[in-house]
Amino acid sequence: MTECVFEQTLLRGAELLRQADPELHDLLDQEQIRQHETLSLTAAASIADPSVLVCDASAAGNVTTEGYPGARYHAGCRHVDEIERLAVARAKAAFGASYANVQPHSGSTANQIVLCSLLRPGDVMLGMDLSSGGHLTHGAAASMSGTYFTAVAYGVGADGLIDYDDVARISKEHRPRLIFCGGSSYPRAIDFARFRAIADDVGAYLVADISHIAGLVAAGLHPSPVDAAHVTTTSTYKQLCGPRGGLILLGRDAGYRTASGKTLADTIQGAVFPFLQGTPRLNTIAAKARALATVASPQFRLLARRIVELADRLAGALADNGHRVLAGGTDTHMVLLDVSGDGTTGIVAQRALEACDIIVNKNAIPGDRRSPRIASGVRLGTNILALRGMDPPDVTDCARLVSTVLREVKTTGESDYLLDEAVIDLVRAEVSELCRRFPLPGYPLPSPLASGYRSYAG
Ligand code: DSN
Repeated sequence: MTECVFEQTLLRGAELLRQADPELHDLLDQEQIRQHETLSLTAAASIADPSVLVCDASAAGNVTTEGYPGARYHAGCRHVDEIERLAVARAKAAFGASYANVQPHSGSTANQIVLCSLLRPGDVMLGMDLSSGGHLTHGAAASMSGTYFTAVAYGVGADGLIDYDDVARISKEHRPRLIFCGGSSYPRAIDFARFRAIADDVGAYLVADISHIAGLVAAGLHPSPVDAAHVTTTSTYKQLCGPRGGLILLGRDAGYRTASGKTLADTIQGAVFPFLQGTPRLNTIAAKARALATVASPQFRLLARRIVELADRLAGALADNGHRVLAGGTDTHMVLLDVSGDGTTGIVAQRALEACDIIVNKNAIPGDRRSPRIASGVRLGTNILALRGMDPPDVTDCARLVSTVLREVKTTGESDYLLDEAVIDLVRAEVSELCRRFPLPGYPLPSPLASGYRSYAG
């Protein structure tokens, strides 16, 4: 039995849960088994290392406080202060930032904090249209960003790529006070320097949301916006293999004076607390610190390289199988498919694939006439395939299985379909074998980030 109080508590907690609440214990167990036994090509997810999960489950979450290390509004913070300082230092190191705030509860919250600190209600903001790949918080009508501010949108050209001249034209016409770049379903590299020039031309703040590509940025496989944008935001659970949460980062503009006379760093610090958030989740901040340590490791760089290689192979294999891959392919972890050419809808593709234990998500595509609940596309990603240790030929197999389902599904309504049981059985058997050959990190093997993986060796 371990001597460590922290470890004893977590082990005892798991045992107590099993005895006292078998229903919940069983659901949690089933969820972890589901993750292991299904092939997740979810672009917006990764798998947190068990060492991250235990931080999130730790007693640091019992600490109620407000404020920042050394300047809290409650007593009893000496250890959580050190934990938060560690997370800040690791965030700055991972991204080469001069300022990091690790308290945002999510990437969306981070964006809302930035918007509310730099804009006044009604101010004009410019962001990428949702169906072109933007995010709800970048000015979509359904979100606070498009309701409290006057949101203007840019899209993508017929080639699926950002037309920077068009962004500059829209920006000059509407003169936004803030421009968002980055998004949720844009598979190509983003030219942050070009965006900064467009923002500077009209005196706008540039905010880069790198939630989807944060791992590639940290690994140096995508240009970093940290010095190009005034502010960079990210969630920590997508490509950083961390807990549910967000980060706000500043680079060379940390000392930039806003209209109020305060620096950007002071503005963001006060906007997170006390302006928009209350108590920080210190357990989650500990988990961010752990994930950010792994992000700085050589293994993570190899993982990131593998993520991009696998996505390139996935896009190529799906195109070879006759599917319409948008934006002509990918520079990231993400592949966008227009499934209308397969005679189906995004929601049918998602459901039929899930019936075969393949997890993707429906996604609007540029110019989509369908509602986001139906959508004409699906978004796929390779974060989890790389974490499983797959090689490019294994991803060709994954693409073949996706193609089999898309070819065999009979779409009988916008969200209804028929799929032969024999096809389901066949695909599920192959998925099961792939999942057995490539177990998730921590289930039951140690994480590749901790131990190195055979596939990363070369
Ligand atoms: N931002 C959403 C997505 O990309 O799916 C959730 O993380």
